[in-house]
Amino acid sequence: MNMGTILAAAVLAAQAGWAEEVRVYNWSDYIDEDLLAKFEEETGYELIYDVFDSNEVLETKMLAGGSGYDIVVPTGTFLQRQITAGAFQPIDPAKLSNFGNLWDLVLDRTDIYDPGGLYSINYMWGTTGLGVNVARVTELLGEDAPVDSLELIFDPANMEKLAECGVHFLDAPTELIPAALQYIGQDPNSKDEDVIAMAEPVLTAVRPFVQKYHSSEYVSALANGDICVAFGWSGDILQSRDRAVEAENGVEIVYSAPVEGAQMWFDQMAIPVDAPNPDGAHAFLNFILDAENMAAASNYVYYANGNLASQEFLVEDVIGDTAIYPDAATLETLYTITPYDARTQRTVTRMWTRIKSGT
Ligand code: N2P
Repeated sequence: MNMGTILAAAVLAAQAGWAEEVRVYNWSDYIDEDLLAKFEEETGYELIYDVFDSNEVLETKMLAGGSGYDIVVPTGTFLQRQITAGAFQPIDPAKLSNFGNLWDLVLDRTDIYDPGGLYSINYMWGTTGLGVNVARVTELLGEDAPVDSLELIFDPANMEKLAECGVHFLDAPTELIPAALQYIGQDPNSKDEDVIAMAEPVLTAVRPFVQKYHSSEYVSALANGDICVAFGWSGDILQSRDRAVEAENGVEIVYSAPVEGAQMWFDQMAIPVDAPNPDGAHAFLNFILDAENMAAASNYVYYANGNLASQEFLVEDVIGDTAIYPDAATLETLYTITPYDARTQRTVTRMWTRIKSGT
């Protein structure tokens, strides 16, 4: 768009009484909603903010095109495949005065998904692990319950007992398959179909005891005491811990990255190639890149971010918690994964359908 077009659009919008829209598609439970209003006030854009809880759902929209979104937030592995498919447009750092706030440590780690960071900016990152209602679980499994081990959810003897108080698993094959492989001592990032196949019996053996495969309901279910264990995302489980504290319902939730090792993932903001409002997209990116805004978001959702300048504004509960900002020892136990090729992905998708349906 040249200046004339932008002005013409602005004049039309003003005459009609509408603000220009920016459409953002982000994960659920992933922002302090006060920031959404603040963005509108500061920029004059109208923000349409929709949420999802599945990379597969987002990927279907990205590969089909015409999503209508200006910003989307795929996880690194999925981003990489979507970049290859031509789903995104390059980000223009010249339009981002806050670009210098980015953290080189995170840039180094996301470089494998988006070499040179041409198409994406880290929003947040975290780990996948165990959300546990310790009182309920020790009641059923005893004081020695392996609350920080994958044994809790992959040993059928444990799961049979836990079925009584309720267990949710993420509905995400790229989370559960690597975890099952890690549990049996295989490479969680294996692309060898024979190795990947070894995850199926592990997951099928506990399938009868999984109340639900769902990637966002566990946040309230854990907090309410409706379930006692979730295999889910770090910050979501920490949010559920806080919701229980706020409700004063006596439920105490603890998050652990499994001692065997946890997956560490990076969620990346990107602009679809056919975004209706790329300037608005850059305005949103720059708003999030502001150190205080980014800190407000992390302080609210308990996820670490890729913004070094935000760290001085993080509360101790966030920057000081090694479940969120891992120390060197914890970091060593975390693994990352890379995408499956299209053929392996189809095999994995079929396998996941079989596991969930119990057939
Ligand atoms: C936010 C979950 C984001 C983690 N609720 C998935 N990468």
